[in-house]
Amino acid sequence: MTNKESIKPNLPSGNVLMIHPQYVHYSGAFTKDETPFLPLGLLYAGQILEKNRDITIQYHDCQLYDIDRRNDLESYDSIGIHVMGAQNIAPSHHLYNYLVELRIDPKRVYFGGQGVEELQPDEFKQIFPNANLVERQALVSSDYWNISIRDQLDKFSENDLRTYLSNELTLLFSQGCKYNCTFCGAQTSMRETFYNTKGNLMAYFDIAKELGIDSLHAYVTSLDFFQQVLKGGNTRKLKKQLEDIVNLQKEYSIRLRLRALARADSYMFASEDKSLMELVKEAGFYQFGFGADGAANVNLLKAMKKGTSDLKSKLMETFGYSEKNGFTPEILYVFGIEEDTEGTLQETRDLCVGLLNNFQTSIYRGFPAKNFIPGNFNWTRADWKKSATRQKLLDNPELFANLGFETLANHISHPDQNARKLVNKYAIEMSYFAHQLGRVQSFLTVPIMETNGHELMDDESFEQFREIVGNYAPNIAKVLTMNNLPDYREQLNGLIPKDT
Ligand code: B12
Ligand code: SF4
Repeated sequence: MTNKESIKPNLPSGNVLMIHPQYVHYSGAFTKDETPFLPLGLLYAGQILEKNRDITIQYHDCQLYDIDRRNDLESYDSIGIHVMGAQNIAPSHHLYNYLVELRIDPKRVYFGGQGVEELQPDEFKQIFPNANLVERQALVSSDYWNISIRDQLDKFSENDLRTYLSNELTLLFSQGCKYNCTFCGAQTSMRETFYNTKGNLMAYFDIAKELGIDSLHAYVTSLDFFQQVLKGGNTRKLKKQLEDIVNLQKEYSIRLRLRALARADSYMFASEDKSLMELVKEAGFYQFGFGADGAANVNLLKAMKKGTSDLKSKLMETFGYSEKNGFTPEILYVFGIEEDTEGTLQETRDLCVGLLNNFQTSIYRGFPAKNFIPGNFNWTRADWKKSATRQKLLDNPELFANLGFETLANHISHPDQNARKLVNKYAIEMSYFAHQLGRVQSFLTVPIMETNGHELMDDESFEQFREIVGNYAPNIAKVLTMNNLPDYREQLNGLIPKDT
């Protein structure tokens, strides 16, 4: 066996086209994306595959180019498709159907990404018959964490690179979180491991230099940015990554603006380390998203397995430190789990409103929970496996769009109509309040419904929702009613800002 063939399992071979599907809410006719992002997971997978196998890779990004205009799809030996999150199964399924219509053998089609990696083989088979699922482990080679995507970036035109670099990039920093919150579909119960941040940042900077770009902004891949400060961690590792970022900016004279996610407890510890916080500032961080899920009520924290029982007070303290350090605190809040009641939803609203009022720079980013998504703990529960809702999803994969973080509670996420309306009541109320303050970063989209808007919310909530929508789609807002909400769903979702 040659070195190049060291990755064996069911993987793309020969001439490969890697495709990033279009944004979930641009289904139907091609729409050029105004804010496309560099599909980093796809490029990382491409780099590993090309490095370890005798294959050649090209890319097609449906955010930028109409796949319908290609007449060479049959000529590829394999086609790889990127499925970032659960909702992205919907557009990936469209793409799959399109390829099948072109009589491309699904055996030549490979799916990868965190949205599909944790589907059971029978589930995957039902959604994408005869296609291949590339499991996460299949790409893990000895050099996995040291990969640089530079060679893959070279495959894009100057124009496309300019587009990606002028939007928010993703900065490869680390992966893994030691907790395992029940609703979370990330790489949980896993120690943090660092990527080759320096090499990959240099790749971005080299291109930026060539294109005459002197500032970039990026979302950092860490799940809990300060987790190394906790017991058993190694803060030195975190500092080393930060020093590299600081030094590269000086060397290239390029300025970075960065945001990341963190737990309140790790941030509190980190705040005690002055030199660390100075490095963070110097590296260009401007915002931290603090997971506030369940904070309003201890029973919710327990049910979510958040690994803390006093999150509310920690959040208050953390938001204070964060503002003092000059970082915008973001209220990253998943609410509306099975254990929520009207009382806990009220407490959640009061907490969010309180945070927004007390911390004048804070930003609201709340999401109605999607309790069962491929990749989270709940998805593996025996009762879910037997549920009618799971069957609905598998029978009609278009419905995975309803599992988007940002989507209003719906018949898939909240089969009980009373619970659904309650969750939406508070989701809309909090979003409305944050919109009035102009401090909002999560935007509610309209799900696929079984009947009409009445199944989602009551009249009062609808009026507030219509006002929110008026900010983005004033003409639609004027004529929107509960009854015609399904007719405007696609158009409206396309106009509502994306979840980033
Ligand atoms: C950066 C990021 C974003 C950026 C994306 C920018 C970008 N450049 O990619 C933004 C902010 C836009 C974003 C948005 C969303 N995200 Co996001 N995002 C992340 C984050 C922080 C890092 C992802 C990343 O790039 N990792 C680095 C790469 C190298 O790793 P990777 O993605 O795991 O890819 C590997 C494998 O999956 C595989 N692979 C990936 N694609 C393919 C394709 C093929 C063919 C093959 C063979 C292999 C393969 O190979 C890669 C190397 O091993 C993760 C959290 C995390 N730490 O993972 C969440 C995460 C992936 N996001 C998630 C979600 C759900 C979303 C949304 C879909 C949210 C929503 N509204 O529902 C949106 C919508 C995206 C859209 N517009 O369609 C979830 C997925 C959970 C799940 N199981 O569904 C995560 C895990 C966050 C979380 N805590 O739950 N996101
Ligand atoms: S929600 Fe945050 S703390 Fe919980 S498992 Fe996910 S990344 Fe970790």
